[in-house]
Amino acid sequence: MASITTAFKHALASVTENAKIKDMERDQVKPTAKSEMTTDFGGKISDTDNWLRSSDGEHVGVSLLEDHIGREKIHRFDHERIPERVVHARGAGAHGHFRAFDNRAAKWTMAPVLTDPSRTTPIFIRFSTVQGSRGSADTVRDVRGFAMKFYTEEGNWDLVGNDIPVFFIQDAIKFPDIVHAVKPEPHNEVPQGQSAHNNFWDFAGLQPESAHMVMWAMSDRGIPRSYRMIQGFGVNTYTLINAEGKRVFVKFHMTPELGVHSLVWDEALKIAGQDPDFHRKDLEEAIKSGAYPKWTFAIQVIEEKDEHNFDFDILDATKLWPADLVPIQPIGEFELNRTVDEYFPEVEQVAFCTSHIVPGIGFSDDPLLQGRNFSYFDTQITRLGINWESLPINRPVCPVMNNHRDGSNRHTITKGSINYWPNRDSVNRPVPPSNNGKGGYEEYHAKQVGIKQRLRTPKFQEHFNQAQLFYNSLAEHERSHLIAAISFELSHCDDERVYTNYTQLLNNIDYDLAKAVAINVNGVVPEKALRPNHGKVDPTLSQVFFAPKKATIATRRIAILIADGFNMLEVEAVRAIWAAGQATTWVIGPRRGKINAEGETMGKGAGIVADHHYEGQRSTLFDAIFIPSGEHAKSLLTNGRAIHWIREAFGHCKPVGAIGSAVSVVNHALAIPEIDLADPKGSDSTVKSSYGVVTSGKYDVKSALADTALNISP
Ligand code: HDE
Repeated sequence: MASITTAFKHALASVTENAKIKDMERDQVKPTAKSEMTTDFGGKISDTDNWLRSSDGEHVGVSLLEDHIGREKIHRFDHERIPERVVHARGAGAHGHFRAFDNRAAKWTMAPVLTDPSRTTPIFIRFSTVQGSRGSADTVRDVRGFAMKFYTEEGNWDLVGNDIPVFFIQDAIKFPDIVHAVKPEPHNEVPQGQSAHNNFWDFAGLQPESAHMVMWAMSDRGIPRSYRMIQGFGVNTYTLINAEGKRVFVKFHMTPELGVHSLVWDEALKIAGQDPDFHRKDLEEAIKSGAYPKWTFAIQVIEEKDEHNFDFDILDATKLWPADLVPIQPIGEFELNRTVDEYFPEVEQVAFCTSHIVPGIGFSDDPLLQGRNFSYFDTQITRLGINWESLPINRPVCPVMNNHRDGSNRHTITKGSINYWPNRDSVNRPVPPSNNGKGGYEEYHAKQVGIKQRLRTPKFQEHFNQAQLFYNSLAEHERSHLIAAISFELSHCDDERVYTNYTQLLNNIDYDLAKAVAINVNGVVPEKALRPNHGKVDPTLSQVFFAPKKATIATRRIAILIADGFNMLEVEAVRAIWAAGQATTWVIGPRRGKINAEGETMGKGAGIVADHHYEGQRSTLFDAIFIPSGEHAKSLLTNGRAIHWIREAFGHCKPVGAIGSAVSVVNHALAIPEIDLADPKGSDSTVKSSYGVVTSGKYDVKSALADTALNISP
C-alpha cells in the first residue's frame, strides 16, 4: 500500500512539476536546419541582405520604400525595446520547483503549496539589483531583488522579496522619494548602479526610518558573491489562514544551502568592469553544470493575540522579527534547475505582483504592502500592457476564465456570446464559485474601525534599536567592511551638509561606528554616544551564521595557474578531486591554447589547453588559485601578470595553493615574512597553511595532492 501511495505521489509530482514546462511549450518555436526565413506574415524571404533599390547595376541607386521585407525588418527592430522596470531593471532568472517538507504548516495555512508534500510546484525566480538600469553591472553595491512566482494549482502566488529583511521606508507613499533619491541624479543622470551620491545620503539622513536598512545595504549583504548565495525575505508582514478560518501573521525566509557569501569591495569594483554579467553568468553556469541552487523556505509566525506584544509594530517593514522572539521554522525547500531559453520573453516579461495570492495566504495592514499591492499591477500595464498576465511566463498553469476582455495585444479567444455576469443563460460559465457553492479566494473577515487620517502610529516612531541590533550582531570583519563601505559612500558626497548630517545620525546607532566614519570622511566626530548601546545580539543576522555545517567547495571556481613546464600529473589529480567536490577548475596559462607539460618538447606532446590567458581572465573571477610544481616556476617567477594573479587573489582573502617549486613563486609574490611558507626548495615535508596560503613541499604527488586538495576549500 505504502509503495502504491509513493508511486502515486511521484506520478502526481511529475505532473505538477512539469506543468509550467508544458504550458510554455505552447509558445515555443525552434529553428531547424530545414527552417526557411519568412516574414512575420509567413511569406518566404528571398534576400535579407540587400534593400530593394533602383540601380543600373553599376551605381547603387535609390532605396525603395516599396521594400516590404526591408521595412518589416526595420519596423520590428525599431520597436524591440519596452520600458525598463522603474526599479529592479537589471536581473536574471531561472525556473525550478518548490516542495513542502510535510504538512506541518497546515495548522496555520490551508494553502496546499505550503502544506501538501505530494505536490511539486513549478516556480520562476528573478533576481535583480535595484538602482542600475538594464545594462548596469551585476556586482554593484545594492539590495538584491528575490522575486518568486509559484505556479500553483490554485493560481499564481507571487512572493516579491529582497535579500535584506527590512525596507528603507514604512509607508508606500515615500517610495517615489526614496527611489528618486537613490537613482541617478536628475540633472546629469549620474551615478549608475550605486547609492554613493549626495541625493541618496541626503534623503537617508533626513528620513531616519531608513537607518536600519542602510546598515544592511552597506554591510557585505550589498555585494553578494552570487545570487545562489543570498538569503531571500518576503520583508512585508503577510497573513496565513488555516482551514478553520484562523489567521496568523507571517514573515517568509529563504536560506541558501551554500551559505551566505559576499565579494570583498575591491573585487566587486573590479568585476563590475571585468565581467559586468558576473552574477547572471554564475547562475547559468551552476544550473547548466547540474549544481542546482537550493534554498530552504521558512516562516515566522505571530498569533493574532500577540500582535501588540512587541516593542516594535509587527506591521512596520523597517523592523525584522528577532529570531529569539519569533522562531524561524523551515517548512519547505526549492531549487532552480532550468535556465531560460530566451531572455526577453521570460526574464524581461516576467511580471510580479504582490497582490497575486492564493487561498490560505493573505495580506496584513502593513502600510508598505498595501501600497505595493496597488503599484505592481499598475506598473505592468505601462511596461507590458493590460494583457500582461496572459504572457507565457506569467500565465498560471490552472484554468483562467472570466469576463475580462479586449485590451491591446489580446491573445485569448473566448468562445460564446456572453461576457458579463449575471446572464440569462445559466449554462454559461464562468460562474463565480460562491454561486455554485465551491469556495474561491475569501478575504479574512477582519474588523475595521478607524478615523480617516494621515498618520504614523507611535510604535512606528523608533528607528535605531534594530539598526543597533544589526551592528552588534556582525562579526569583527563584517563591522570593518561596514565602516569602510559607509566611508566610501559618504566620501562620494561632496555636499558638506550631507556627510555631516549622516555622520551625526550614525551616532544614534553606535558611537564607535559614528566616530570611525566621521574621521574617514571629515564628518562630525562625536564626543560621546547619543544613546546607550542596548548590547543585544542576534546571531542570525551575521552572514557567518549561515556557513554550511560541512565546509564545501561545491560550485566554487578554482583557477590553475600554469606556464610551459608544469606538472601534468598534479593538475590531472587536483582536477579530478575538485570535480568530485563539484567545484569547477579553469586552466590559466600564458596563452589560450596548448601549454606544454614538464618533460614535453615545446609544441609537441599532449600538454593541456588553457581556458584563458593571464590577461583574458582575472583572479577576481575565481574563488581560489592553485599552482602545480614543475619547471614552469621559473617563468611564472618572472611574469608580472602571473605574480599579480597571486597577489590579487591573496589580497582578496582567497585560498592560494602551491606545490614544490611553485612554493617559491608564491613566496616571491607575497613577500610577507610572517606567512609561514614551506621551504621553497621543496624539501619540507609538511603542509603549511596560513592566511589561506596552503603549500606543500612534498614531491610525493599522491599525499601532497591529498593534503592540498583537502585544505584548499574556500
Ligand atoms: Fe518593489 N517594485 N516596491 N519592493 N520590487 C517593483 O514592479 C514598489 C518593495 C521588489 O523582478 C516594481 O514590476 C513600491 C519592497 C522586487 O520583476 C514597482 C514599494 C520589496 C522587484 C515596485 C516597493 C520590493 C520590485 C518595478 C513600496 C521587497 C522586482 C517593476 C511600497 C520585499 C520584480 C515592477 C521583478 C519591483 C513598487 C517596495 C521588491 C514599481 C511602491 C519592500 C524584487 O511596482
